Amino acid sequence: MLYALEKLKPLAFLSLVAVGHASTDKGTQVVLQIDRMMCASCTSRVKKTIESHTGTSDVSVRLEDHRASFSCAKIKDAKCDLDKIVKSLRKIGFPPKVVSK
Ligand SMILES: [Cu+2]
Repeated sequence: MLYALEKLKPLAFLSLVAVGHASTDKGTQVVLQIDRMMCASCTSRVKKTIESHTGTSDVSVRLEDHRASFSCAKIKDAKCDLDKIVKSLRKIGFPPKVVSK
């Protein structure tokens, strides 16, 4: 029994870490740092690009601190793919750094 508990501990720790991201029913809260955004037209391009991806919601893009934040959730069989979002932002000239996810 003791042995079994010891075995479970690392697992319990791992699941705690996973929940440590601000996970809600809307998915994971992602924050991106995008230094190349210089004006309102940049932020709107970034916002539209993020919104075009499956599973994203509550997209908020701020020029002041050069950050974009949004929820990234699994919708039916399609999951919100952060790698794809990062790639498409790079493609339009706004390489992001993932601050948190
Ligand atoms: Cu601009």
